[in-house]
Amino acid sequence: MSKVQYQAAQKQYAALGVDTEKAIKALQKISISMHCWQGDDVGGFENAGALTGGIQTTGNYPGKARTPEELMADIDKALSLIPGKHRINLHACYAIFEDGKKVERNKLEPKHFRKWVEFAKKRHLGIDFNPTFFSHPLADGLTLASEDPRVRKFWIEHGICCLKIAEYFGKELGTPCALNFWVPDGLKDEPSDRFGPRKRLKESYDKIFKYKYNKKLVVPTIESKLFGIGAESYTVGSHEFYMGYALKNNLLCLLDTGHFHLSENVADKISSLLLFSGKVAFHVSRPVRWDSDHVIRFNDDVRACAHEIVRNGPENFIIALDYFDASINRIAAWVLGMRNMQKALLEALLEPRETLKALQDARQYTEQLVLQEELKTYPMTAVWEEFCARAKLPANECWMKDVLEYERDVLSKRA
Ligand code: RNT
Ligand code: ZN
Repeated sequence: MSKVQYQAAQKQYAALGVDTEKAIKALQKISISMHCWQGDDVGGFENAGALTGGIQTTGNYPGKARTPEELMADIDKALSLIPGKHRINLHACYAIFEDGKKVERNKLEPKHFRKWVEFAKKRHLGIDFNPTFFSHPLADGLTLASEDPRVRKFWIEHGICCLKIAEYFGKELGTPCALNFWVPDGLKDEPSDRFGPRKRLKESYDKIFKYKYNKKLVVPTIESKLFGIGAESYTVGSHEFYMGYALKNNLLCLLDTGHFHLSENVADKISSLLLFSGKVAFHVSRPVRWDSDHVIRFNDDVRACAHEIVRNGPENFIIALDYFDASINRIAAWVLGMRNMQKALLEALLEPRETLKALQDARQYTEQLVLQEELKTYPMTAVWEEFCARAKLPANECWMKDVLEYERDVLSKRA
């Protein structure tokens, strides 16, 4: 494709009142938080053993990162193929113990993330963060909602450590750190007491957020879920739990697109939440039959969310990705998902929003339907190509050549 095709597309969109230059500039400004855990199947650096918490990676594609150096190199490779400036999303279990002395999760300190800060500073990246309430001997089904006060105490302390580490990231990098809380707490079979664990979860969070974190540096978000493996019947932190907690305590809800019934429309939830809390956070994921965490595709679900994000002002959203496919090249998984999210946002940015809204309000539903459908085959690819060209990157599958070279030269050498 060429400049000529971009100019033709520009004209076609202009006829609808859409400015492609504005769309490109707007897309350049949207940062997506790329999750480090796709690089090593949610392993982390504690050598803790199995992944727990009712989540699972499947597959054993060769070449996963085994050390901080390898993970950082892989992140670099991925980011080099993604247009735009983004952020990285870390988990507490990715702490780096530089002196070799491992500390417990309730004793983690900013210094254990010094290397990540150094990494991010050099590349002008922001860092987002997550406490890790799984893959740990004290995370046996229940953490913050545990009936055992010692277990709760341990995880409350972990939560507070993470608020402090998030403050450190925000301060060092000059951009607020989104700190997302997700706990796996749930039960395999029908509970006799649904209220008790939820009350304990609430009280535990109250204790964590009693720590007066700097609101300019940290933006806490709380993530709900429907079920997990081994916790099929009851999840303590349900959507209602977190929606209630967030609204009452001035926190942000995080919607993981894999954490709802498969027939629910997650995009539809956004506008309601926005009305009452101003901002919404996302874990964009792809549930296939269950919360499978497949790499996101450019599909209707992702496109619908992107449309809502753009219609309501991208600055009102925290967009992070959350998936972990161990059956394919992990660098490609990152690049593809990030680029798919960007494509979905671009498509939304090219929507003649005011025209469509006016048609809805005038009840011209036929015209609205026709325009919505015709728009789907407008030449968005020419605009995407231009966006990528300005970032000096290929707009098509050519980037995979680079990934395969890296696989041959680097990944395949990892035993
Ligand atoms: C699990 C949640 C959670 C995790 C990450 C690793 O179902 O989606 O966000 O995927 O924190
Ligand atoms: Zn998630």
